[in-house]
Amino acid sequence: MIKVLILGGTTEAGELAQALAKTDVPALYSYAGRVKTPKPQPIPVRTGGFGGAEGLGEFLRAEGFTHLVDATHPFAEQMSRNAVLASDQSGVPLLALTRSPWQPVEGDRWQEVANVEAAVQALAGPRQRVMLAIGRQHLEAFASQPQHHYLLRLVDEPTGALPLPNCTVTVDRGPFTTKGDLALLKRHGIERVVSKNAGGEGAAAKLLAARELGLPVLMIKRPTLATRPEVHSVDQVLRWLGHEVALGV
Ligand code: 3Y8
Ligand code: NAP
Repeated sequence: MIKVLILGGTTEAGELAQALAKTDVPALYSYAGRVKTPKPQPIPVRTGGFGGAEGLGEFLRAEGFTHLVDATHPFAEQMSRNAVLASDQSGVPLLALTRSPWQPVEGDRWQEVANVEAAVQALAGPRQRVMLAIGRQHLEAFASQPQHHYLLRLVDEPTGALPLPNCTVTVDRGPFTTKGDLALLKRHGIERVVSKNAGGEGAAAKLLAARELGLPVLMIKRPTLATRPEVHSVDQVLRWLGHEVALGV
């Protein structure tokens, strides 16, 4: 009997959990524990790190998982690297469920940068009103460009002091809407948006809103992840599972 571990935290991971909840395939949804109240899932959930690749490999073996689906975010670099290592070590097959990167279209004013550090450097220059829509984990890097007024969008109320002297916080979790992000950008007089190239629908609203307002976007390219089999749809994951089930693996 197969048993699936989903490394979650994205819209697609939630869609896979919904699909598996309709089958008799035992599955467990894993959150890192990054936010206070993660979204409930229709299958059992576990929260917290595994203790590196070794910990994950051990967890897969000890709990008798037969399949590992990495449905984490394209920027969850370390988790995806650990999933490849743990799969190799444990022999449990791995499949990544991910989404294609966004591509700029007519009317987009993107400046693509390699990573967060390059985005910080690109912000050198006179004071602007900048929306940082990249979450909480990399905010301190922007302290070296304190001249700007930053609009920060965070999932949870910040606990400690923020590393930016001149900022406004909006606490909200996606998926976001174009209407909502248009209103947000206008309300705060935003002149520039900083975004990760997450792909998918959940975070695209700010790009559509920026396009409509003709605002420049600093687009942070995805990290190059370890090589692994990748699919872009829940159906392809179900086929991967069904196929192996059909073979009675
Ligand atoms: C904890 C679990 C679902 C999943 C929803 C997606 C869409 C909405 C858009 C912006 C961009 C950002 C951020 C974002 C989005 C979805 C998805 C996505 C971006 C939750 C969630 C967890 C996290 C972790 C959180 C990070 C942060 C990143 C905010 C749940 C809500 C900026 C990424 O405070 C922190 O420490 C937050 C950390 C990692 C990036 C960062 O570096 O700060 N996501 N986000 C997961 C865990 O514990 O394992 O409650 O659902 C999930 C979602 N966030 O099922 O509907 O699929 O991408 N998440 C980015 O894309 O740039 C916000 O503001 O415009
Ligand atoms: P990361 O930097 O790649 O991972 C750091 C460590 O966090 C991992 O080594 C692992 O700890 C733990 N971890 C990460 N994801 C986990 C999961 N789903 N289940 C159990 N442990 C997990 O990860 P991240 O970028 O902080 O992302 C954390 C979570 O937020 C993931 O679920 C991801 O899908 C979600 N998310 C991230 C982003 C983003 O921009 N990075 C955006 C949206 C959603 P151990 O080494 O101890 O096992």
